Amino acid sequence: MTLTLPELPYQQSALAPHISEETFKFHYGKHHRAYVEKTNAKIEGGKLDKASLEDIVFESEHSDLALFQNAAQAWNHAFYWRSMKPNGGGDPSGDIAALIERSFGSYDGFAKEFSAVAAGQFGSGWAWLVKSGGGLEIMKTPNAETPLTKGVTPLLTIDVWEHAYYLDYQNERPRYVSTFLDHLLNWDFANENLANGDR
Ligand code: MN3
Repeated sequence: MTLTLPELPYQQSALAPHISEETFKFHYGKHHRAYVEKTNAKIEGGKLDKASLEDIVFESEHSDLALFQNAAQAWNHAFYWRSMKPNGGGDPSGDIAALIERSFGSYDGFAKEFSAVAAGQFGSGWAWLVKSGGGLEIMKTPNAETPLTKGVTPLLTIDVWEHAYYLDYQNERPRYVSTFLDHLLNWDFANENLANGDR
């Protein structure tokens, strides 16, 4: 029993021109695949051999840094692909719309804070929208760190490692983040995670 690279929820060309097929070929086809393969290599024959990816992330966090980094990156990337969709972005819809307004004042308040946090993660890492208690929060995590193990419910993420945007945006991370907000962000996925987190 090994972990598999999850299928993308759209074609590799579906987010172009915002994220090119070329970026997917490397980011999904090579980086994400490598995290899955390295996780498999590390769990083979051990006590986590048949564990779910989530369980591996939790179990390895404080005991096996190399396994944690690869497993968390495998989980974070699967979550990131689903955080985007063709023709996404813009104003929130569904149940999350009221929470965005309550927690950030307005969509613009959310977008401003999300952009600042995503731009402010020094070096490699991630920015997240999470549910914490009754409200929403934006947080950043360095390297492979994930909110999954931090007692909050992840709703959306953007990968701000350079490999996520360099082919399409070179060093312009803020332009990548604003494109994510305006054209890619998948509010349906956030609503799905919100509903699951409430169960
Ligand atoms: Mn990445």
